[in-house]
Amino acid sequence: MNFPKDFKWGTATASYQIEGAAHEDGRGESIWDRFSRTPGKVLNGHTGDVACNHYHLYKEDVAIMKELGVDSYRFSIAWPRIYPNGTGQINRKGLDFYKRLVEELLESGIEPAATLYHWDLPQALEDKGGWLKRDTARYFQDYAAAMFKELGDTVKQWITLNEPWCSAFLGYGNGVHAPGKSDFNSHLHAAHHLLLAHGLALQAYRELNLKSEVGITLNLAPQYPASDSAQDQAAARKADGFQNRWYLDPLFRGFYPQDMPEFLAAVAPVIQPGDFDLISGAVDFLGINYYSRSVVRSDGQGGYEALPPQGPVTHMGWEVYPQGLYDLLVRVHEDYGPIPLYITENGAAYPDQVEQGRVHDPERTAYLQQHFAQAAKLIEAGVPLKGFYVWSLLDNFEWAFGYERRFGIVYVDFETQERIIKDSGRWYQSFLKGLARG
Ligand code: IFM
Repeated sequence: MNFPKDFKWGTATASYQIEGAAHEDGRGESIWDRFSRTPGKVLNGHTGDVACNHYHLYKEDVAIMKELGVDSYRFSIAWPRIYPNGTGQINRKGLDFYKRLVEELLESGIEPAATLYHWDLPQALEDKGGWLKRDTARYFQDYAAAMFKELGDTVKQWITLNEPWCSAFLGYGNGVHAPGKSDFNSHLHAAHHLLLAHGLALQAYRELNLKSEVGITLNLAPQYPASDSAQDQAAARKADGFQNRWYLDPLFRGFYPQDMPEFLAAVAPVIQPGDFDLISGAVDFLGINYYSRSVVRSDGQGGYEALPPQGPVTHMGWEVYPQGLYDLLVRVHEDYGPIPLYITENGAAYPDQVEQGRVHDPERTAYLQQHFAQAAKLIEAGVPLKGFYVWSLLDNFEWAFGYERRFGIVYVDFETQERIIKDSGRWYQSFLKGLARG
């Protein structure tokens, strides 16, 4: 596999999934603290109270990354650590944690890549309506501007939002994620305010003339028609509109997809003049999280339904389909480029076991190997792919599945907090060692 010398290889995590220390140093409550305590919402009633205790063990975790040989670490900042109530005075102790983390990374020769919002909204803002309210986007701009000023160019890549589709649809559309609301139409209001929050943060970033890069991360999944029939093709186009184009179009074209009249009618009341100018402001890169694909067919009533997975699946039940990564990025490049692309997440959950101090996870290794090969193919085809972050560095709190799904290339014993580099992590390490690096 050939990769350019400056291609960035990394690992990724997110604050609520790994930090723990939920009640320390003035951190405020997040919607995930509240949601995970709501009976029946998270498997086994798990919470992120302790998680991987990364808040205290970050030096050990950075040392592991150094041992693996990664170039960059994508983490997220917990908004309620910085502003316990979402707005007001900065909580210096919370901010200091990220300053210490960034310093440790830089000293270890690892570039910090920070996501500002990976789903842990301060509960105080949710109490005022959360992402259903436009004000939340303004509060996000203030928080983002403060982080840009405080951490500035020490962070080499800034990502405004992680996967706004998940925040909007899973949080407000079907209620599977925090804050657990379920109303299809209003999830489109949440999506609009999230996109606006991104645009406002971008505006704040540009005013500071920073030298690092700024972008956004979307979870995109290619939608393949089950057959060549016109009905199935139309079904796939609809599914693509819902999952992909509803976010890509406003960001890169400055308007919502015009072939989705019900969605357009639902979102119309919250759109204000100038919103799309902000939302479509120029970004330095687009981050794409890719895990799997969907194959969809017409439901015979103008809608669509997804077929069961067509091949091997991970512990999440997601089909392993590396070719989808290639198809997706070629399509994004052709339809929305030219824009530098990063794979900001890719990885797989499997039910790992420790055997005599080792974790043998050949399926995860194969998954990574196959997706890296697609990345190499993309570069060969001229797609401007600039980096690849493996999800995840550590086993962690997998949202509604609690600790029951392990995505790490490093195993975490949640009782003792012992870390064990899995065979897949060792494979990644030797892969990185074998690259010709400049
Ligand atoms: O764990 C999540 C992450 O927080 C966002 N992207 C998908 C991952 C796996 O489900």
